[in-house]
Amino acid sequence: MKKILSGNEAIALGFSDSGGVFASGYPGTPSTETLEALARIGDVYCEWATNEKVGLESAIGASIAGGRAMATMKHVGVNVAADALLTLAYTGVNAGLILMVADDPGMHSSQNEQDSRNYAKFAKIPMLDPSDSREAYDFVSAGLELSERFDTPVMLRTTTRISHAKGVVEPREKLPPRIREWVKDVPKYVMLPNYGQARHQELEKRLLRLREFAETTPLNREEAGGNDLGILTSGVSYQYVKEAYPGASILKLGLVHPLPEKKIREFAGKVKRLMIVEELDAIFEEQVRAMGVRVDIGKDRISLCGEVSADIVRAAAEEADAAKGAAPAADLPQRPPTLCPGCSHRGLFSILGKLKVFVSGDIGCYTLGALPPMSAMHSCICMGASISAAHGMAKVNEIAGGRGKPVAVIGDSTFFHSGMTGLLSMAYNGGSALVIIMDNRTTGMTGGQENPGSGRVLAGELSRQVDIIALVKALGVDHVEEISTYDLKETEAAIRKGLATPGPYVLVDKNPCVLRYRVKTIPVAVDPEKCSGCRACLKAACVALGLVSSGDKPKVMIDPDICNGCDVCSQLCKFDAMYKK
Ligand SMILES: Cc1ncc(C[n+]2csc(CCOP(=O)(O)OP(=O)(O)O)c2C)c(N)n1
Repeated sequence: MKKILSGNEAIALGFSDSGGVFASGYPGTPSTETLEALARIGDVYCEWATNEKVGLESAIGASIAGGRAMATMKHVGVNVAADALLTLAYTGVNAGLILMVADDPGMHSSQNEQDSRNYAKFAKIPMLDPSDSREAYDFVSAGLELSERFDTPVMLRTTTRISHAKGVVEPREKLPPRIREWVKDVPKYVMLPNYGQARHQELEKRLLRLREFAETTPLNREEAGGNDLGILTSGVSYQYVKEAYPGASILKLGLVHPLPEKKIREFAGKVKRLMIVEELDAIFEEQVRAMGVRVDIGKDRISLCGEVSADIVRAAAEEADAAKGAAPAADLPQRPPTLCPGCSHRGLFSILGKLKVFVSGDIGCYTLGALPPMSAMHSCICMGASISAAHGMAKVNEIAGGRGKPVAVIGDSTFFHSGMTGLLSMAYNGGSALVIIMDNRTTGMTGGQENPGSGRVLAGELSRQVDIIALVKALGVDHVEEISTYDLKETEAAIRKGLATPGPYVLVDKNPCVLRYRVKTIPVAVDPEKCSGCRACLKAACVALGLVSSGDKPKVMIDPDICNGCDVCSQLCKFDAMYKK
């Protein structure tokens, strides 16, 4: 029976229907729903790993043991997993293994917009790039077969529009879980230099065989049209091309690495102008030019940044200027993200802003503390970087002298992902920073997934809940204290003490995420008689707060339907104008 599924749901169903046995991954927009959907389907073992490297390594183990396996992550997750990936390309697999990676052109919810196709080229492994949910479903089984046939991991790449848009999928007959024999094969799986050298030779030979395969596979197809314009494309860009030029000749690649050189030459030979439409990097274009094939329209007309659209394709072909940048849709108001009403991160940033300390931030909801009016985070690079960067800052400050202690702010999921090793390194190397762990018992930013601190696994069953305070102590930190950032006075005192004490100092806030755990308390109200209109409370940056005109100075009002009663704004009020009904 036909189903309407998002690309991520289609991949989950595709894995379940293709004899999938084990899946692991780490949340990250736009990939997250894949494992969540697989958990809902319920017939394949799947789990959240603590980070992408752990997820991929566990999938490698599952494949070696003979179970068809999948690892899921967002594009930046591949950086974390890359150490495993690049050598996995040498060892190859036993049962089929797919690395599903979701790119985010346009950075809807990411810190960069790197193009994962580079990784397929870098690791010298095949990559599939579906154009809709139907292909997302079909490419899972195609990928697993390719993986087993060529003894290679296969990357399945989506982008935000493919992962999140819904389309029709026609499920095939479901295969039972496929478990192959578990064999010991030292030269294949132990990458000591001499075995690795032989496997590298094998990898190069495999890539040549894959190049031959690329020429004939139906994953790459030509759609004949007029011979004036021929367009080489893949993934979501294919949809924009079809919309802009339904009658053009198209070479649509499903297998985007390695490229079918003969097919591309033949195609280019048939059309007057060859256009390449690809989002982000000039991966196809550089390779096609290196083949000595003329490219008439490519990255000279289509930006290396952001998403493509039908308008951009049209403008590029017509050589109009509009193609140069992926302009945001006109007339839409900007809606910057903001902390939820009642979020425990709000109180913390009110105090950090007041104390004017340098805050080395990390990736999570708390990154929003960098935005005005709080503006209380001063660096944020990648997941886990807050503590290690603060350590480097502290060492320089020690040498420079006369500077304060830096503060690192990190969430629970990010601490487990890659913050713990930074803290261990800081404690080991005699570092001196104040580290604040915002343990809201969930992976909030990506929609509230479980993690080792939440006490439940992906499928919802109870699990062992890690004790962060005991963990911090075990990493070598003597000073660790629990605080509640809803209490501004207590938080300020604890931060001041942590800043004044030499050595690593850790504060842990354990207030749960109000959205995930549906926390709602009595809303705060404003006494208009007492409100002076000074706006000190607006520093809390809460969407429940607004202004009402009153005489010559507007006064503050609180929307009781939105207010969560956290009381942070009332603690910022110097006129005692806020109260709970
Ligand atoms: C390497 C990498 N993997 C995944 C993500 C996606 N991501 C952004 S924030 C976040 C989790 C944040 O959770 P936590 O640290 O607990 O903070 P919270 O959002 O709950 O405050 C994740 C997984 C990412 N940005 N980078």
